[in-house]
Amino acid sequence: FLKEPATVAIVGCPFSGGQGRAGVEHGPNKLISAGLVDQLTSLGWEVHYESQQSFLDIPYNPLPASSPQLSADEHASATVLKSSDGKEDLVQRLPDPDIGRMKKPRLVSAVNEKVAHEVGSIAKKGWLPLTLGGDHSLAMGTIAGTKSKYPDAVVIWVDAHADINTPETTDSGNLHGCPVSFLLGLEGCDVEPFNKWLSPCLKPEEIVYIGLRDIDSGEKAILKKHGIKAYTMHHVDKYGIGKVVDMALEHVNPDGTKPIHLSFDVDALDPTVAPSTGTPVRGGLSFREGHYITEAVAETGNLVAVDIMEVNPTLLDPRSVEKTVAAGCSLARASLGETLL
Ligand code: B3U
Ligand code: MN
Ligand code: MN
Repeated sequence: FLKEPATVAIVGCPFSGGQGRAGVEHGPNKLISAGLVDQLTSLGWEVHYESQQSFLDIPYNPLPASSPQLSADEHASATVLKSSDGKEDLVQRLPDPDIGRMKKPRLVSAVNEKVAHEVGSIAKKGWLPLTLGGDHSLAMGTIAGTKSKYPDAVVIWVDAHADINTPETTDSGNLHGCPVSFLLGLEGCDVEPFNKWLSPCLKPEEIVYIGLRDIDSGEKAILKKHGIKAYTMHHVDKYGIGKVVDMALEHVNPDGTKPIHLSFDVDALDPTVAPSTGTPVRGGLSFREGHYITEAVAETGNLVAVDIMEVNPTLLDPRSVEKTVAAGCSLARASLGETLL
């Protein structure tokens, strides 16, 4: 499915606006500093990576924490418009007050619109976009981008959480808990500013979950109502990861022909394996179970896009950070075929 030599383009998304804990915006640079580019090159991939992340430079990055002119409240709800020459003194602030329950809706929407365009244009070159988060709200953009090139693509969503709240069901207001419902176009998602660029592009039968163990009651109702297949940790215990992945692939891709987008939230892994993430939940996937998923997806030969999300290298101690970053790099390598013979 990929040209020889296969090419991967790494999309670093230093973004934390979809949730409340600072630090996840440092995920991409940490994964890169750990040597990811060379690691993927050693696997035989041609690797493209723009360290400047210029596609996110234009507007909408949170203000520096030390920004003196703003009160804490203003800071929390502000977005930045940089001038075209990027000068700090020409920074212009745009307010981003809540819309209904949604926090930072304009920021999250604008960033994801950029991400969708970036991922889409990489996919259209026949390359594989590997997006490094950043928080999981970014999957709105990555999956919309994948779908722009591959309308029949299916999604394997590996996570402790279902991320399928709507602007009406979300308790937290954090948009990293909502990307799937926007992609599906569920009730309550046809709202500004998202509906200016994002139209429903995913069907309920085109996504399958693995690893869930922290699902809000509103999300349970949504999963049921739309018949969305989810393999929770209970199913991993009951059937083993091998059978779960077989069933998951059979569900979204019964004849094995569809392109696959893998969206991997590192909090799917047990916190002993990937502790430095914003919303850890105990009882998660082991190191091997997580890797097995990526290997089995790689083995299909149908993988067209990968997200590695929610690595927050500012949480906990250096050893925890190192573990989490190493796991993120290792999942990326396994997705790109490291362990295939
Ligand atoms: N379902 C909750 C919690 C959550 C979702 N995703 C993460 N946490 N990482 C929410 O906020 O929507
Ligand atoms: Mn997630
Ligand atoms: Mn999660």
